[in-house]
Amino acid sequence: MSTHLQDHQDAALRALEQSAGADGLEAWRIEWLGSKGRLKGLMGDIKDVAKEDRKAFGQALNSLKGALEAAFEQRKAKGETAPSRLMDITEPSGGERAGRRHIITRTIDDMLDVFGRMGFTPVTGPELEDERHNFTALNVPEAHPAREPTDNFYLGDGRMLRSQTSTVQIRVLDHTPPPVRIVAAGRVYRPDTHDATHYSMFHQVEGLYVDRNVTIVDLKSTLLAFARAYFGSDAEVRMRPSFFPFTEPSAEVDMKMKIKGKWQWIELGGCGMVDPNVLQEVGIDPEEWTGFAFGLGVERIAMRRYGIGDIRWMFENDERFLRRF
Ligand code: FA5
Repeated sequence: MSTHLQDHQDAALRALEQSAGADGLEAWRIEWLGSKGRLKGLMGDIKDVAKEDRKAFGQALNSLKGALEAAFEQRKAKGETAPSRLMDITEPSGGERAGRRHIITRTIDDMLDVFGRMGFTPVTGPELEDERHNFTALNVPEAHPAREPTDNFYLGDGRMLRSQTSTVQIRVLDHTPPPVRIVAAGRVYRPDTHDATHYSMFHQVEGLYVDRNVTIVDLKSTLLAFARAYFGSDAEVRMRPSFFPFTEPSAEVDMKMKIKGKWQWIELGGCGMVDPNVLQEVGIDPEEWTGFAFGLGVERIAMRRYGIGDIRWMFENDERFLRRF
């Protein structure tokens, strides 16, 4: 293309880039591609071109036309309301909005803070696990229904996404001689159908205390102290008999709290005394040491504390929801 036509193309594309809104785009089209537009004018110039150069000039004009039409279509496809690159610097700004922690992060931080004040050291464990840490060392038999492929995310190579933070009990006890007092927060994964209270990825806070003479009274008073520190001094805790392969006895933890002015019992997690088989598996003598463990659902706790009606809202990243907190 001659430099002369190239200059026209550059000018046209610059003008297109700066055109604002649907009106600006249409004005550009009329100016450059319209029946009386600049491209038509350039086509008229062909009569002034030497005979032997006319063919090349015609081809160059065609390629200019093609380039301008393609740029126009592309810009139109982006939406006529696409903001112009030109901005009005005299417009008042919307003000700066500071970022903040997600409500789940905040809940975990607050929970770790309360347990930290009770002497629990925060630790972490991997989300990608093996069956020993997720099941076997936790005394879950080979044929236990909790191991079903329909209830877990197996990778097919012996690894899996952990289904509970109880894996961290084994990670710690494998390498740390008692006394041990840890708390572990993190994501867990289960192929549960999403509804108002279930999600396939959620968070748990796991607690573990192994020492001499630890009893179920220590477990209950720890959970009660947590409930009162986190939900308020009139919160109450109740333990309902249940079953987990890694604790004996086992219980579901309910907390009594005021919701919309009414007292209600809400299930928050599981707990129990560490099963002697688990201690033996990690080389700790169950005759000398005893312990308790608990696992609490973070989303359920956040929902209760902040009056969130649906767990899914916490994962949708809708700014209107996030800004509520
Ligand atoms: C457990 O995961 C045990 N590991 C807890 C435990 C730890 C027991 C230590 C004994 C000793 P469970 O499957 O009940 O237990 O889950 C614990 C909590 O996680 C539930 O009470 C609930 O608050 C939360 N939870 C379970 N499934 C979901 C889900 N799909 N979505 C959101 N929260 C869930």
